[in-house]
Amino acid sequence: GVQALKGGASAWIEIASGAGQPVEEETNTYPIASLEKLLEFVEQDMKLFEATPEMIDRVKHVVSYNIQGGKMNRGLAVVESVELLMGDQCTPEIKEKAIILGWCVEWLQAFFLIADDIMDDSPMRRGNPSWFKNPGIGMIAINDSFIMEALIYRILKRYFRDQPYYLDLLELFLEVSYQTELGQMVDLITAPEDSVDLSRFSLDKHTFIVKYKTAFYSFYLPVALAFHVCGFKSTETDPKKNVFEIAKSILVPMGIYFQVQDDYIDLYGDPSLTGKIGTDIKDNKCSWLIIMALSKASEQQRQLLDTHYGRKSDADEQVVKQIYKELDVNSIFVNYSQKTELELSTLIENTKSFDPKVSAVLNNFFSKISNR
Ligand code: DMA
Ligand code: MG
Ligand code: MG
Ligand code: MG
Repeated sequence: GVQALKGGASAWIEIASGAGQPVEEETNTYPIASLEKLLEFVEQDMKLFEATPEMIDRVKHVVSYNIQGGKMNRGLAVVESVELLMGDQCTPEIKEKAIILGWCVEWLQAFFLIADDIMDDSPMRRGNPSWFKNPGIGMIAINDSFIMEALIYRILKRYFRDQPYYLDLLELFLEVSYQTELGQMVDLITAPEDSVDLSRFSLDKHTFIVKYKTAFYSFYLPVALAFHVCGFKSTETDPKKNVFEIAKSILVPMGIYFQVQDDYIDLYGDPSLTGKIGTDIKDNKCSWLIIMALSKASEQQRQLLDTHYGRKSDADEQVVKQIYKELDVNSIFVNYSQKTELELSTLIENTKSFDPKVSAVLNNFFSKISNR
């Protein structure tokens, strides 16, 4: 079946299974091949591996629980980018390919989030209990996350094996996964549970962490996938002419900005909107907020931060929050945000002379995260 998407993410998931009719909608509408088609493939594919109904049901449950309820910015970016790049030239077959790759990005995101919530001990995700917090799930969630990852490569093999860019797709997914895991590693080893040492934190360290754990898979990956679907070649050796490198040079800073927003939202976001409860202070994380606080703290405030940051109690967290308030970390964020939005807009504007369509792709992605 084909499904219409009216801007919002949830519609992407609501599946008119078997209807098979493209639904006409007003502008900003995307016919989306249903997730059910991919789940149907997964089921058939699992049977080749002697899967029992119990195993198949389990996997379907893992997928639907963990892939739904997000904004789908990453997956949608693949589809929208292909549309912007190809315009009238976009065939239903190409669009179908973009949709499947969009789902693969969401699949990768689910893989990382299941593991991230275990490692961060986060209670909530997208308004529901984090997967591992569900009764009877617990540490089995680790293997569930591996399964999510493995399914990406099953889907790629099924739908892209005969494409000239198949190897590019594999290398891309593998490379951004590696980058994300490197970022997660530094995120986690910089935040040991049992020893708080704020002198370990620095803006450079923070930039490394967020660049690697977030920017490549969330921003570069969707656009690079769209480029491959559109037949762009990544072999150009001059980085000033290589569209992948040009896009990366803007999407990585965009991803860094996005993760600074995420650090801000961790503390100041409304859980009823973000669907998650922040854990960064209690988790001793090298968050952008603590970096800013440390840069302005008096000796006395620094001592209080040393004593209360990265401790498990609400009272400790409250002391840290109070110091952030005294230091007006909020305004530092607002200033940073305005400045960064301007810088990113300028960078994007400058790509117009290279290729206005590429510029439109970058603008489209930027509009999803601007002032969120
Ligand atoms: C998330 O960083 C990074 C990955 C790779 C999932 P995070 O722990 O700050 O994310 P969240 O705030 O969503 O838990
Ligand atoms: Mg987390
Ligand atoms: Mg994390
Ligand atoms: Mg976070």
